[in-house]
Amino acid sequence: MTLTGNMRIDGDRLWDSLMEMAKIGPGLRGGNNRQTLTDEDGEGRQLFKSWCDAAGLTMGIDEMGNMFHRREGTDPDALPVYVGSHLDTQPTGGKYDGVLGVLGGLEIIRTLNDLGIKTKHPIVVTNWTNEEGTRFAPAMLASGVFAGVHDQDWAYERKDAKGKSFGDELARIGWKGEEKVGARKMKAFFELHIEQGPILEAENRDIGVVTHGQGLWWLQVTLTGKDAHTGSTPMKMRRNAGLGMAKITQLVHEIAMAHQPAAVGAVGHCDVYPNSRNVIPGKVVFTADFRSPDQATLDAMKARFEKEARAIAEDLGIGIEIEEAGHFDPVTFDEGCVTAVRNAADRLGYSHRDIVSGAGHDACWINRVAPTSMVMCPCVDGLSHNEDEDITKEWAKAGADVLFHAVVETAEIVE
Ligand code: HGY
Ligand code: MN
Ligand code: MN
Repeated sequence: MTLTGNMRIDGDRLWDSLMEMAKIGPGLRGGNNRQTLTDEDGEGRQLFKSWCDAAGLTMGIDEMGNMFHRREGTDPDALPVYVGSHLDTQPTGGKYDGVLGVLGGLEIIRTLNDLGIKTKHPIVVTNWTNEEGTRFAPAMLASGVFAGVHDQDWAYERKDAKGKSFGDELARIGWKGEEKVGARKMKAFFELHIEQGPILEAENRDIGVVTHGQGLWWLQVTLTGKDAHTGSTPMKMRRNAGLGMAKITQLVHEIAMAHQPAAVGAVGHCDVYPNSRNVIPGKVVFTADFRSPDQATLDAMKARFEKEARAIAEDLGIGIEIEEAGHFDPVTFDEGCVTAVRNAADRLGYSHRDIVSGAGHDACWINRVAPTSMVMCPCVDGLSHNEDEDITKEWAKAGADVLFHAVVETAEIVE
């Protein structure tokens, strides 16, 4: 039996599952706040597991809480094809970032069961812990440990804003597994994700064939000045860490604008101490996020930032520390997997274009240990990491159809 264009997933069933999952960890404006290792994350994991159990899958969990749900192949020794993404969300996240990739993977299994199709290679649906990196930096933490990029003990010690550690919280929600992280070997890994950018919708394309991913630097800056009275302290006596943050935030923007069109930069996270209306901030902690698909540009932005941020701090008479809080180089995905995605879109009659991922994904790390590529679908106005994130049911279905064909073709239909 070979894959034909009429073999497609059930778009209504996928959409219903997305809406069901979206009820867990609701946001304030229709999106989600299901941050990693919270009770809501635990609830979402439980719902996903119940669906996988009902689809006849067997679950394994590793010591970083990564969830692996396996459908047997006819050759139990054949390397499995993995497919998945993440269930954790931003604090003001949307319903589809990450979730579409996990539930799109489950929909492949449900469809194979409906069609009675067997594959030579097993297929494993995956939920990677802490992709977002919003509660515990850096992003893609657990897939990074799996790929051998991060040390597991270091990952366990990552702290959230309340001083709670990743390892303690993983144990607390009861999702710390026994498997050694990274022991699993893959034939290939595929990830379906919303674009989180405006290109596919603007060009009226159904599918993004992801050939590359941008590289990223997260540079966490700590400025130390002196708390003092905002009223009675003469301007020339001030050591204003808040002013330093404002100037360095402007610097981040100027550096990114100097490298257009292939660079972005912003400060999204900032903590001001003591954060009182009539106290000059004595300390601020904030993170600069730089990205580019070009390695030289990425490195040049980092170098200029470190030089000029220090000059700003010196000029204001405040202390500065810069910590590398997250990093990955630009990614080139596997040609064979990219071709499988492109062929799938053609076979199914979906319009498509090659695209570079602006956001980071677990696939960016897994690409280091297995042939990997991604499928993207459009999102409304390119908006993501916002509760108004939105997609159409048709876009979700097209993306999952292409994912289905790419995964099943790679897993080799037997009958
Ligand atoms: O930051 C990112 O690109 C991803 O959303 N974690
Ligand atoms: Mn994501
Ligand atoms: Mn995200």
